[in-house]
Amino acid sequence: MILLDGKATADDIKREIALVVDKIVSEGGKVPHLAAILVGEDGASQTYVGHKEKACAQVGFRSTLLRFPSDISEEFLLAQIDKINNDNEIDGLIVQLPLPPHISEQKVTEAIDPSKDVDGFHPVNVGKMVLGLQSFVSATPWGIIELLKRYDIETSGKNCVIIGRSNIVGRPMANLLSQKSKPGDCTVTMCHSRTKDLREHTLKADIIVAALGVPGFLKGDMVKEGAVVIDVGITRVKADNKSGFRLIGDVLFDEVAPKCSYITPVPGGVGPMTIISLLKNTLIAAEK
Ligand code: L34
Repeated sequence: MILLDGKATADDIKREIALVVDKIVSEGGKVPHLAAILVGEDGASQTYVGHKEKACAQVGFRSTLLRFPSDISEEFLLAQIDKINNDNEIDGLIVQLPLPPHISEQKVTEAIDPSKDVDGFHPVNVGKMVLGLQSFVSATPWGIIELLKRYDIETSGKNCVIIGRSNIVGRPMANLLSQKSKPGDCTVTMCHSRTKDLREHTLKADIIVAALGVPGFLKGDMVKEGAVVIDVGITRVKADNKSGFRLIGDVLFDEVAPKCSYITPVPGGVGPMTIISLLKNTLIAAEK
């Protein structure tokens, strides 16, 4: 069993991006600039956005964090997005999800200028991605593709089961892995909460992407010998330690790992790759 080390891979890619930034600076170019909007006080969101800010600093990007209380109006938030859309100093913009229930995530997503949508959530970018055209690809699926690529994992002709059909992970992941590309060329099955006999599907899978957000969902008896398992889940579960919680993936690691050829850990797997994808997209946005 080989651990797919997202943290180490992300660090490699950070060094690559930092070299590109050095070159931009030495040629008198403009440093890529990411703006992030964080609404409310959700602990996990604060951590993730904090990691994004830190990663920007590590590669030499500029970043601006706009923090607002959870009771701001949708109108106010849309006005802030409009301002950033029109700010030539800023190359990329993300609005960290989830948003408070009174704000429409769809409206917010669609308000972001597609050319600054480094999350790749705007319908224009999603549409282009589905057609296999150049676009910003949403961060988690892109990060997983990059991880498969860097570990040289064969995907062509493989049976791939995706568990979860979210717009930001499951759906784009299914799409990318089924495309004529490398990594890609998989036979993809998308499973979800209404799937009958899920285990029948997962037992046939050469590659499983678990992205449903149910801690410890994928058990040892659901995975065939030699499978590649990617764990996207990252749930905070109460624990008796300093932080008061532990991070638990969607995969019951101790049972599943011994059967795998490759598996991602949680933390240190998909999470750091998500952050890197955002940096990569911001670099592309700045180069345009
Ligand atoms: N707009 N909202 C927008 N864009 C995104 O790309 C996200 N996502 C998801 C939630 N909402 C979003 C993230 O940033 C999930 N996500 C994310 C980002 C980073 C990490 C996990 C999820 C991460 O850094 N994970 C670390 C551990 C983090 C911790 O200590 O809590 C890891 O090693 O997995």
